[in-house]
Amino acid sequence: MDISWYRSLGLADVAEKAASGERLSMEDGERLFACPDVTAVGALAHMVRARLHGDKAFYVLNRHINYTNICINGCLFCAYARERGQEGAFRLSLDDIVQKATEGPVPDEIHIVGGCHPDIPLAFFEEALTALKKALPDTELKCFTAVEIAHFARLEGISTVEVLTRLKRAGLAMLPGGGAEIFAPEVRSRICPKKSTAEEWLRIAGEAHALNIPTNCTMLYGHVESVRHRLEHLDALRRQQDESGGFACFIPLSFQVKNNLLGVREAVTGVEDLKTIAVSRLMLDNIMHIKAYWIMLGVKLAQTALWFGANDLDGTVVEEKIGHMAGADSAAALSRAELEAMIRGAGFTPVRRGARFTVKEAAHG
Ligand code: V47
Ligand code: SF4
Repeated sequence: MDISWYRSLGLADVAEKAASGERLSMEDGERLFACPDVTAVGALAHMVRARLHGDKAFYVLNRHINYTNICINGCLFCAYARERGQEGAFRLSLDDIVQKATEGPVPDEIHIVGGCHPDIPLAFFEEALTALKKALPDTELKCFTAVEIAHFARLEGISTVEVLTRLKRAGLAMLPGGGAEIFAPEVRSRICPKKSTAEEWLRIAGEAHALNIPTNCTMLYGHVESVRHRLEHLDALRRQQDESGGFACFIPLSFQVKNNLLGVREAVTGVEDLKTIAVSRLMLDNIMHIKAYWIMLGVKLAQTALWFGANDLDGTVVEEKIGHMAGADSAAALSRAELEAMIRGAGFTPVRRGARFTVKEAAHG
């Protein structure tokens, strides 16, 4: 590390903390965001990333399935959701779900999320997981955000712990990280006033961890939030992780700006994306993996992000609606060969992983 570079930027103390593994404060995070030289912030994040993962970059053979876009929450940033009966509204049957899951090569992970539908019973999801596990016994089922878990509990009149326990019994391996958005109440009330609160989201993550269900976590940035809100969000995740330890991966989600009711029309720059990823890597000293989600970033920026603190690209995906309905112009799917070439082309060694980041195939040169 070239400390004179950081001295010239007024960041020598932050750089030394990062080098020694000392926890960064929120003020450190603010100074990193304010640094005009994104490469300096990226180099610090890369140092931490290399310490944790060397030159490995992870990917997963997965398949996304959205079971419905009918949702009672009406988040103002969401281009995906519809009301029941509205044009474009859909809901998959159990057979549709199993058919989608089994139509291609056997995936290592199935990622299932949907809107908060007014009346799909929990028994439907238990049946779906049981059927998927029967059809694909070696595939890990990563399903339902904490927001959906809260919704199922409310519909059934049972606790969220009971919902998690029943779904785990049916085959659930892990929860995806969605629904976290930005935790600050003044932002939440503007962008998703009907959604679970931050406290509820974090509580459910902790409950899942206690039941030995790991979860991912996310942050939706680039809309009406400030840098301070992002840092408070990262700090809340870091504190939750100190307590319950089950976050496998953090995914910063760059806001795709088409078709939203927030009035946001301009996406953040690639530089801002890279800085957000780098600061996330530096702040989240207790979360092992940082994902550069190629669907939202595009392939080229996701490759670049591997040099700015990220160590995972997500996967084959196959079919994606949430980002694409909001204008994401990435492809809908990548093949295994494309993902591996993407990682090698960026200068890293590809590692195929499962949903819970167990290595499926060791890195080879
Ligand atoms: O919670 C919605 C976000 C999330 C937009 O855990 C948007 O491995 C950008 O969480 N622009 C769902 N983002 C997706 C998600 C996810 C995706 C991939 C992998 C994993 C994982 C989790 O998508 C929502 C919301 O934060 N979102 N609309 C948009 N216009
Ligand atoms: Fe519904 Fe999720 Fe869209 Fe919010 S982000 S409206 S909860 S589908």
